[in-house]
Amino acid sequence: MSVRIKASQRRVRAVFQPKTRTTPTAPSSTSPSTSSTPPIPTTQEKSKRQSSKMQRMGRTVDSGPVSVPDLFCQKPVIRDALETPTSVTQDETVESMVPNLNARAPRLRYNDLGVPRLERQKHVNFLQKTMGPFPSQYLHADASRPWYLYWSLAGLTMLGEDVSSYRERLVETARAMQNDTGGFGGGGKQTPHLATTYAIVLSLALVGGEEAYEAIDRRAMWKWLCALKQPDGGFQVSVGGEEDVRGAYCASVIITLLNIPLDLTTDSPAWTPDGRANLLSGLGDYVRRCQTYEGGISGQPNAEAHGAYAFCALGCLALIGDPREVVPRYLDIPRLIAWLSSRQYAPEGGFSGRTNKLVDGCYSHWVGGCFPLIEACLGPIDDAPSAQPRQDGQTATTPSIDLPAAPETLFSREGLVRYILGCCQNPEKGGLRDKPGKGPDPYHSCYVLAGLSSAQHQWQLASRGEDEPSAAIDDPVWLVLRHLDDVRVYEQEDVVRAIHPVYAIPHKHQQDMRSYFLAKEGF
Ligand code: FPP
Ligand code: K
Ligand code: ZN
Repeated sequence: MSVRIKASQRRVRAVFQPKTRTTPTAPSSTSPSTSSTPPIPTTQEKSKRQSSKMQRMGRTVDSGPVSVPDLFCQKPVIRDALETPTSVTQDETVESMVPNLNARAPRLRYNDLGVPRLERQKHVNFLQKTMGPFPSQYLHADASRPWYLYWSLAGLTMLGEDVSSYRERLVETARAMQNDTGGFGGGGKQTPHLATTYAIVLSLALVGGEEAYEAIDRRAMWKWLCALKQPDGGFQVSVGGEEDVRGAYCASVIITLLNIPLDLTTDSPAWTPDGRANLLSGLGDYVRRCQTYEGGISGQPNAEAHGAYAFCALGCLALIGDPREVVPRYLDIPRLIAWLSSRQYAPEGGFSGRTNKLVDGCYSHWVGGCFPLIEACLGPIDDAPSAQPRQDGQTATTPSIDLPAAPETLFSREGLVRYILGCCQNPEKGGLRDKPGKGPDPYHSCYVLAGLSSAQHQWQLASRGEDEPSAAIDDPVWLVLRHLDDVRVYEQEDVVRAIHPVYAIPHKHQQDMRSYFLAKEGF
């Protein structure tokens, strides 16, 4: 594995040099940024400053009409001549998005670079409603109630809301979902599952506080995880259920957040008489077997690569040791990057989940969220000056540490931001969505916002100081850096909170829960 991003390579790669088209006027323009924090120029300031640079890049910027680079609003120039049902659907999808990408969608408030504003308050209103009772047509989703809680709480948190007021209700709900033999099910008396347990544990971390943490029966959780651990290294998602890379990721998150002991119970399917196997044994090799001939990751060995599983694989590996060593040890990174990069389409700017499929807002996280992880793994391995991780989880207005140069980025942040803000916002009732024409829902709201956070920030890894608490796994610290991109197309007020690239919740919430359990003796 020899891919390394050179810190000096800061130029945007000239993959495609578009002509610029100037659209008539935007439906409405933005008000200038009111931010008093100087480091981040507003779009207007930036557009003036960058106009000559952008002209060199094939983009013209003028203060009047909105200009969107052809790359992000015109059908691709190079096309496969073979027409198939897939190519027809793809063309129709792009066609339906053109007004949104080209600053012509009604009811969105576009800035001068043809990017809509984040309708923050509308999304907050939408997600607050989804924390209330659901109408009867949601009955089929009963077993996913923990997921709905996590999506709404995480979405609200990324939008800047304090969700600690939900603590009491959440604790009561979570207690009813917990099983005596460990783990959380979708509801009372439902079989515990790693996915619903993951969602509840993260929700409890989001509302925070001792009462929330103490709602978890960690001893039962440990025994249940031992029952799910398989001799080949992976995890079943429920006792006797399927084994897949979701299980590997969810288990790693639960083990590290709750500081679960790694020892196996003697009745675990993975227990060995020499007593050497533990909860993490063989996990990296299990993930390795999920990388496919395409370079992407499948749910189980020998299946089709899908973006959701790429995130799970990277997330799992990033938690079982220092990601800078573990990720390249188990995955072919150049081939994975090639596959992930192929998921980002133009002109849409968003990501698809798999080969020959359509872009969808949720892959802004499942695929988009892989890039910060890989970028951090490929960043300078020698530690940055001893720096404190940001504690507040708020979006940084200044970088936590002053790096000589940010590593070059591996995806088009501008494209992703254009897709998210232009195509994924429901402009009427709020909430975020798969694509124009689809309704908003908590799942897409959460993962579209997580993707926006990935596009707006950059992370770097630094080793833990001697005196910093560390668990059985010697993990490094994730530092949030403000990404000072060459092409900034959104305003300061459109920035969402930084999240931890693996746990997908703000650093502070993850750190508080982890420190609480690290400080505990025994269960
Ligand atoms: C295909 O759906 C989707 C999958 C094969 C995997 C979906 C899994 C997740 C989104 C999350 C898993 C992660 C955890 C942590 C539980 P599709 O055929 O409807 O969509 P597509 O056409 O975009 O592939
Ligand atoms: K989909
Ligand atoms: Zn989706």
